[in-house]
Amino acid sequence: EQKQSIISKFNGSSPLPPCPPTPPGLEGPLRIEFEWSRSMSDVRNSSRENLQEGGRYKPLDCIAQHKVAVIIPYRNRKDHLKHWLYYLHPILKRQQVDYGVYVINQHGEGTFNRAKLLNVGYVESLKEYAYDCFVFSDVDLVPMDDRNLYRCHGEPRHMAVAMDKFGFQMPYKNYFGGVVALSRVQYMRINGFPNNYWGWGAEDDDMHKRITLKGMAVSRPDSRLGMYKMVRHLRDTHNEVNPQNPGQLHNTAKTMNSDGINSLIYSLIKIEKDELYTMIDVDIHAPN
Ligand code: UDH
Repeated sequence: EQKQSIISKFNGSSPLPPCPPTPPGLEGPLRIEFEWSRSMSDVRNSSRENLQEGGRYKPLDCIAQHKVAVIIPYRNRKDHLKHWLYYLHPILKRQQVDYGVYVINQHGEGTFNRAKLLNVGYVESLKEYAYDCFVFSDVDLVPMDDRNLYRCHGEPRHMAVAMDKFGFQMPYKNYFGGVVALSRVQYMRINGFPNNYWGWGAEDDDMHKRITLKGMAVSRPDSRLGMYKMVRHLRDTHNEVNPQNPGQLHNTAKTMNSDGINSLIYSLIKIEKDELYTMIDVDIHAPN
């Protein structure tokens, strides 16, 4: 801030004020259509304004109060990423966040591991910038209301509370899937996410258990603000339901202090700076 005011004095302009708690330019309910004819160049044209390389943005007329890394677990979902970028960049700009978009690509054909990719995103985004908040979002989920703010709260936040595919309701009471936001402090308190949930299922329930085991509660928007539209798709290959996963939930209390961000091992393959996102290609040492 001091630096900012020195720069401003130098320029002869007044320093930027902090952004207001409620962003002034929000639209409320949004019309979301996953047009099949939308091309990546349409998306670039409509989204690149004021972005810095790697999908980074800062509000132009105020100092953002939230430094947010948006982290997306990813493999082979180009079409979904296109729709996500098309809708989310304008929304995040309206929400006046200082943000970066990190797409964490699981290298190779091994069994998918969503939670481990999210841990990689946490570590790699922090190497670039002092983010204080992390929004972990599936690539196929777009919010239907921009008042659902992509920022952190006093408690870990579950954001995707009303998805179209679940009839705009929570599928079960303690659901913590789809899109969640944790501050750096909240994330470190739970030792990040588990690394040992390979294939589909239960890693989100493990995250929820970690939070409650550490005495935190989950905060949520109401079901109108928390509406999400999912891009319809078939089940992916190499991410089959893993019947072993739910059983691991009995051990979360015992394993969470030794399995998480403090035990994360991976090999970085490549970092690609697109104008709309930073793609982190990573080998997470999948079992097959
Ligand atoms: N993901 C990928 N690639 C994959 C698998 C998963 O990018 O091959 C990412 C992606 O961000 C996805 C998230 O991980 O949104 C979660 O994947 P998921 O398969 O657990 O969840 P999703 O909601 O699908 O995408 C649920 C199964 C859909 C079956 C539909 C049958 N009608």
